[in-house]
Amino acid sequence: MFGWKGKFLRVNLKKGKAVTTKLTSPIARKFLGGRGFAAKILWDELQPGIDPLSPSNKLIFAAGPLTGFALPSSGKLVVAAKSPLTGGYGDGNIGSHAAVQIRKAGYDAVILEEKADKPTVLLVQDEIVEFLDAKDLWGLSSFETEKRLRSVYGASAGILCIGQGGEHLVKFANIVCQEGRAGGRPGMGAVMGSKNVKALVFVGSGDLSAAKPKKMKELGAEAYREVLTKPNYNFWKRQGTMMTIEWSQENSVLPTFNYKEGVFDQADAIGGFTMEKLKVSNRGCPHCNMTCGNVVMGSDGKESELDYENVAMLGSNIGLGNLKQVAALNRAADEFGLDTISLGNVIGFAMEASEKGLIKEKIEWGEFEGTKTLIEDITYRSGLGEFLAEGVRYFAEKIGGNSNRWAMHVKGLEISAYDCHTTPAMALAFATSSIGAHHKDAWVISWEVNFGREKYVEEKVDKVIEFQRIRGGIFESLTVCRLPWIELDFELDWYSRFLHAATGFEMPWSELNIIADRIFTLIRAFWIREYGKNWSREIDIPPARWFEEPLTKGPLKGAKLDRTKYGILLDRYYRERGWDNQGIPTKATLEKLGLEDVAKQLE
Ligand code: PTT
Ligand code: SF4
Repeated sequence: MFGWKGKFLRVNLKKGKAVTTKLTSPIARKFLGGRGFAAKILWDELQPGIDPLSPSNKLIFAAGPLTGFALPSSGKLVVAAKSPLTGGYGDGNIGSHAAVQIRKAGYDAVILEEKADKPTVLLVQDEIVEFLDAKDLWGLSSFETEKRLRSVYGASAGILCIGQGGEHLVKFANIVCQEGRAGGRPGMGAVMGSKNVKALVFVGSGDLSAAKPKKMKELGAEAYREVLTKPNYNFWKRQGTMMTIEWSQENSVLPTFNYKEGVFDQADAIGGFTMEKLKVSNRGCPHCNMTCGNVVMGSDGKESELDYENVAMLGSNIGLGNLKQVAALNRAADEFGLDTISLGNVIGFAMEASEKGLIKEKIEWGEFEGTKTLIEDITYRSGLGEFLAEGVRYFAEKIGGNSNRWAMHVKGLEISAYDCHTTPAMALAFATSSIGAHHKDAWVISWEVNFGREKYVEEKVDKVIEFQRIRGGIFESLTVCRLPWIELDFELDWYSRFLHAATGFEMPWSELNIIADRIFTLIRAFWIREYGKNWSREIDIPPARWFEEPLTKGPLKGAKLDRTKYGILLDRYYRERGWDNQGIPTKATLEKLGLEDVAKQLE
């Protein structure tokens, strides 16, 4: 087998034992890697209805057939499990040396099963697996944990860890590495904490073998050169994802005051050009020559790596217009290992609840010190933090007062940083995303703004599905960074050429699209199996706020979504996907995608 390593490492944390299992060629071709492998394993191996924070859940770290090769931005890894935040399929994507080292150690995926008896560091050095006592690390921040481990295992070791948020099972705790890479929004850090695993360390000494090694080397080198010639390259290196603040403000989609508005009076103060003045360095994921991590110095005197989502959610969404302070909050989130998107979302919700008198605690829009304290309270589950740590869906149910109408989530996952009062296709993308309201699968918003945001037409459904295939399906399974394609127009054709050189298989985009649909549909089946009788099409509808409360500011003042027209878009989406009018894949669709066993179970 070329491209893939052909092996999974299965670690039983309770027994302190690890075994390898074989990845067969038909499964590799059917599910590709990363998210595809994770979805297949979770569907096949999890008992429906398990508690995601119990030992029965499995935590999967999965690479793909291109991960770790010398080609642009290939140092990415998918981390997946049943989500404690949503109760459905959950995953995230991390740029990390761990992605490269897992493959060098000889594996396509590592699966953690059961629960360790005590705090543990899992050390994988090629075929040797050790379970180290982590009592001295438990209670430390993600940064300090990594620093200590790195001093032992070296600069290129792959290290993934949780902060105190994961230890305290905050439902949106994520997994952190390299002081500012973080992934696993739907509580993957909490699942790791529930298994008593503080960190994973991977050290590999093997090589990746390609079917056509010479071709692979030439293609990789050519591709790196190509990236450097792209017109947007220099600006990307200056601002990275931070350029999106200006764009979102200009187009009235910058989430502001818990998604009440799409413009923020102080947007310039938290935008890409302000960031450039504070920037002290640039860093990024392994194998990347367009690194986009913007490091600035925060008001706490500590470094913080800024991305658009972090700044919009901990800035405009909570009414904070001071970038140094936003950076300090972002740094705290990284150290504690909390997802910044969900964090900014629950804090915005708490501020609104406080303003409306639905909670007794006082926390005002834009308040910095109060927010810092609240982040600590969430991490340690103290006071109001105890409830916010459960996520916005839970908290809205708890406080009532119709607050579920402005609890900004889909399927329990807090919405990423795009206000959709005026963008029905982006609302549909959030509502039908495979992990809840994440932009990763189908960021159609910039296309939609150019195309005509007010329209509710078939082209929008087609675009959502096209992006769900490319982004959510192929990039998450290859598993490499999608940003060369999105931000620099690095052509998609490169990836089928890489795949051919790596695996020896000719896999045109027509075949890749079928694989993407298979993975997407399998994930949908997972949700339906978990939600059972509670499943309905209502779950694919975004929050009431976007339909009921028009924008009150900016050039699009007065705009809101139309519920009837959204319903028609959703029907059309279901039809194109081959799902019934409740969003459940039909038997014929499942069989067409080679998911006959899934069809039987869903019936
Ligand atoms: C991703 C989500 C994002 S998406 C951001 S910023 W973005 C937030 N980053 C966080 C952070 O930082 N610290 C923290 N404590 N929580 C954070 N939560 C948020 O997580 C990230 C980049 C970015 S920056 C994006 S868009 C792209 N995402 C990719 C993806 O999903 N798949 C893929 N194949 N390639 C991608 N490339 C880009 O990677 P989740 P990273 Mg991430 C500080 O985690 O769960 O997937 O959610 O991984 O290594 O930090 O790179 O404007
Ligand atoms: Fe990582 Fe950014 Fe490079 Fe993508 S473009 S691999 S997110 S540094």
